Amino acid sequence: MAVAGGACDPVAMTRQLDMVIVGAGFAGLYMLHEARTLGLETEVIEAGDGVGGTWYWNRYPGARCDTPSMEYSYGWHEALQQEWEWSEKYATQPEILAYLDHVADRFDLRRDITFGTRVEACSFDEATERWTVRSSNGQERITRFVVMATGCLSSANLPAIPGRDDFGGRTFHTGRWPHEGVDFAGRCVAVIGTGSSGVQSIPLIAEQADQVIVFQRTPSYAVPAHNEPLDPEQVAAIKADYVEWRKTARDTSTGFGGHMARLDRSAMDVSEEERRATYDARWEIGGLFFLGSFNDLLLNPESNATAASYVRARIAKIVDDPETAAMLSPDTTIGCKRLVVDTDYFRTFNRSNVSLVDVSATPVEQITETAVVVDGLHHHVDDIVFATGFDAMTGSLDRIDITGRGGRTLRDAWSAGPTTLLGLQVAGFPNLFTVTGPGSPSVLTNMVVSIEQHVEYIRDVISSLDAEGLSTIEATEEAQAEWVAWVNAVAGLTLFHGCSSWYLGANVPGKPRVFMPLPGFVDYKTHCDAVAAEGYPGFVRA
Ligand code: N01
Repeated sequence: MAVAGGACDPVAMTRQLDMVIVGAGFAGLYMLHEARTLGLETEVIEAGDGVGGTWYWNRYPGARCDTPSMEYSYGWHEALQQEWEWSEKYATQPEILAYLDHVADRFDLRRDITFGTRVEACSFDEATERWTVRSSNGQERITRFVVMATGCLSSANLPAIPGRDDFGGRTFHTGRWPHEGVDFAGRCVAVIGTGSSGVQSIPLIAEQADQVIVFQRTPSYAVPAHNEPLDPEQVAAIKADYVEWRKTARDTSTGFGGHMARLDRSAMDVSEEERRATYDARWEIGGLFFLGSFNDLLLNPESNATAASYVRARIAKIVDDPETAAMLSPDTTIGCKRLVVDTDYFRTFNRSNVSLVDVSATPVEQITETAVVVDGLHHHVDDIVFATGFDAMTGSLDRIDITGRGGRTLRDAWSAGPTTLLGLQVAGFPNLFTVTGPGSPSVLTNMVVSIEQHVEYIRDVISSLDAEGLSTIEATEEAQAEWVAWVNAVAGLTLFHGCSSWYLGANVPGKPRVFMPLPGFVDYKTHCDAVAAEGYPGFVRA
């Protein structure tokens, strides 16, 4: 049921479309590709001046993916996955961006993408069953479907520290890094935040800058990446079997297939020596697979404590000064905040030009024209790097005025926390889809795998509507309430609730504390497949 021509209405200059996709990252690009296979007249609207989404914006020193590059790439096109050559085990931001640029060119996607334009409002007209999408360039589109491919970690979180705007030096947020790069030579740099972005950037900033002062509110568990150039023989072996490899990924709880699987036994079922040997082996391999050392590290506090104390012991060995090592050692549940994958992070604190300020008990109280102030002490700096993360999963949607049935806004519908059915649709917002939305596995998985599953699901939903001559699909309130309860129940079985993480919205003042992602990719995917096979129970199709 494609709209003829995607034409502009000559009077109102309103473009008529079948689908508007918001965002041109991994999700938006694939969605556009699949929309074309359905013959849908589609426009992608992207705030950046290029494709890439999170990989367009996060250009800070050391930005790199923590998912192995052979897995963090599209699996939906055999020739693409055969022809693309990753150079390292973990790809850098520029290499991932080059990959997405290649994808955009290879499939001629740019002709349907409007860059440098932000979607400001989407509202649903119940009479016409169409969405009106308004963007920052003043244009309006009327469309049947809206796909929010806005990313889970794209809305920068800049803490409202008093005096922040009075600072006279340069300030940067890791998620909005200047494209021309930043020269820190001869500068004294404050870095606020020690999550993945801080941990990745601090070692490289320290190599350049005169002095680095790290302001740490919560220490991070980090395991080494052991990044290295990819072995051509290993790559050839993977490529020879890439289709199977990708299939395996979709049959796991995290969407990681080809690399190390989770060992299927409890940390408590082995001797201390065996446990240590297992952690040693995983530590030497490096990466997120450390949390797969045993099958219950995120379920059993006792098991978790063994992994946590193992990492603390490693930190104590790496960091020369015992007081600094103690400050860098988390005492929380390992993995309940996203585990960080590092290169030389802890070692960086052995450098004479790096110091650590603990702001857990006494927060950064003020920023003056020249200093970051903690506990009355003025730390004079030239630059401030905010590695303070994102308003995750809901932030980018919250910034758009989205109005559904009865004039109800999404902000209002989500005022007590996000509610969705399958993480894909919200009751009262027909034909609007959220790729890797809250209530789906998303950030607990290899993101590309979750994105592909959602895009293919949305494609198939639309295809089935058209095949049956239907025009809309929408979640019911009852099914949505059941789904939200289910997500909470599943998350409640895990240890994810044990700390103030962005998974819970705890990093943004005033944000409702709701565990947003759903643990367990394969079970989720199986459920989605069953929903489709059964004719979409829980959704109203009309
Ligand atoms: O953000 P974060 P991020 N005063 O929210 C601190 C993905 N990612 O950009 O923990 C002082 O994790 C805050 O402290 P606390 C990955 O999924 C992936 O680093 O809230 N400190 C925390 O230390 C990751 O999890 C990759 O107490 C303040 C830090 O800022 C997610 O993105 C690379 C503060 C924010 O850490 C987010 O990572 C980068 C304040 N007022 C990101 N406010 C890879 O693939 C906040 N903080 C490797």
